[in-house]
Amino acid sequence: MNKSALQIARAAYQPKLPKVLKGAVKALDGDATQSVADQEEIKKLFPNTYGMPVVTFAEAGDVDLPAMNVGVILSGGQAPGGHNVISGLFDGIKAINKDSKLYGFLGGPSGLVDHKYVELTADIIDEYRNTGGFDIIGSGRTKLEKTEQFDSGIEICKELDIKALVIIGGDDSNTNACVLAEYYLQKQCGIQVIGCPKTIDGDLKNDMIETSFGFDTACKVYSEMIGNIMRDANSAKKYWHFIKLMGRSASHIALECALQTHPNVCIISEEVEAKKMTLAQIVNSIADVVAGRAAEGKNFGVVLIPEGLIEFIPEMKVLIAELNDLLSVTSDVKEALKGLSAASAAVYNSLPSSIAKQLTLDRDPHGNVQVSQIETEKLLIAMVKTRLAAMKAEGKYVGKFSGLGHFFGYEGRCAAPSNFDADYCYSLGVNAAWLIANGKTGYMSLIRNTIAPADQWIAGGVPVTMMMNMEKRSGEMKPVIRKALVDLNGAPFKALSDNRSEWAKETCYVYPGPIQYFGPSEVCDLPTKTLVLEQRNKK
Ligand code: FBP
Repeated sequence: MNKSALQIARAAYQPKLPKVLKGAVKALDGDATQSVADQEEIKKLFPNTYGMPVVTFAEAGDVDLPAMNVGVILSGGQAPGGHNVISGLFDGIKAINKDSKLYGFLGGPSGLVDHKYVELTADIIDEYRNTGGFDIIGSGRTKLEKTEQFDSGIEICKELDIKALVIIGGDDSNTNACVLAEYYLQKQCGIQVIGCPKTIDGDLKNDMIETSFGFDTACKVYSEMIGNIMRDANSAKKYWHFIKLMGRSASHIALECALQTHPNVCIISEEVEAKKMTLAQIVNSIADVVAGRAAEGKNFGVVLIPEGLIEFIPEMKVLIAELNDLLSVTSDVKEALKGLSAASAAVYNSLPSSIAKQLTLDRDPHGNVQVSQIETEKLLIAMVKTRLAAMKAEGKYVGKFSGLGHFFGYEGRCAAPSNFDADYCYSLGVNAAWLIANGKTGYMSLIRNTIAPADQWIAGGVPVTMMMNMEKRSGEMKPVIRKALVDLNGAPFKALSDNRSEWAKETCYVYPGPIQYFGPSEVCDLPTKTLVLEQRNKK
């Protein structure tokens, strides 16, 4: 493999671990738990894994444990740090017993079903330590939901003498990990299942999980790029940059990048929904900021747009929900469109044809509209331009508007993990090994107290059922881990709302620069502003 100078230096980085995970640990069980909502339904669906306690690890002294073979699966979109979860898991099971083996299932959950795997040896693992990407074994979005798939998993686990599976994924994949754990307990086949919280979107978090891995690095990469664009905007003084940021439904990435860079406008989808803002109102609010700056001779600026915005605009939300249901029973778009209500049909027909078409593209395997493929930034540029022309005609706008659209998403998903993600992910992996050794199943690997230095992090596990509620998916009510959207009463949103009128008017840009891997801790080990604001407020 050809390597850059940074890759070579970075390979030698030894991720920091919580003190407790530096040796053997034993599980201390807390009180019985219940799901965040819909307790009766979830209990009925998960009779074996419901109500289990939260687990905290404590030092165990010397222990003599048998070898254990483990299978690992990467599921869903890439997120920086996945390779470190795997290297932590590898080092963890080898520390437990040097004869343990790690198998990687190839191409995501389908590798388990189709029996495609590789044994991950020390040579392979060493090539991938502290690197971005999921290319060590590949990822995929196959949904594990059918008993035939689960049974096929049992076959290969028996063949390879696999004691446990570790599924590294987002809310949907971890939900499926729990369904699998429940099924394997019912079948008494002795295969444990552990999840790890992955997603750049930052929406897999709750009272227990402080952050999903990858969010830190992805936001830092996007913030660097936004800062560079801001400096260009402030130098050239002739463009308005509309930057759409990945993150699916949640606006955590847009919010974090706003806190890091201070844009002139940052739209938060959750606020749009709470205030029931129409598309026209969003456009008008941006146009007002453009006009306000133009009045002071500033015909430039930066607008951040969360990827999922379109789903939160009330009229669009109804339209998308109707399309989701209609397209779950037919793939014939023309046929599906006939089923729209009169109001949704009118909204659909009012959209530029390219955007309308993007709304009907294939859903992902979980039934979600693929928001990354909808060009909201272009839609907003076009509509703001039209609005400004009308304002000009009324004498309310004097200036020039030249909009440029960008979409940042894939640029950050495979970046080399920041120190935070490198340490957090490696810890999640080692921790998963100890959950397995302690006989746990249906748990997610849990590392807490993450704004403190790594040696003070708290390690343990949280039962997946504790994070579940019932939601409509592909037209049916299903148990799923509750997604965390931006909390409009939370400290990160408050930090934006307290400052945004100044950021709109003045030019307060901050230029974060590239992620630093070597150097002073106050530059290299900083967690996200979101994490600090949220956790500091909890204390
Ligand atoms: P996960 O939810 O699987 O972590 O994926 C995150 C994400 O990057 C979203 O931000 C984005 O909408 C989606 O994946 C894009 O999916 P794809 O990889 O299929 O293009």
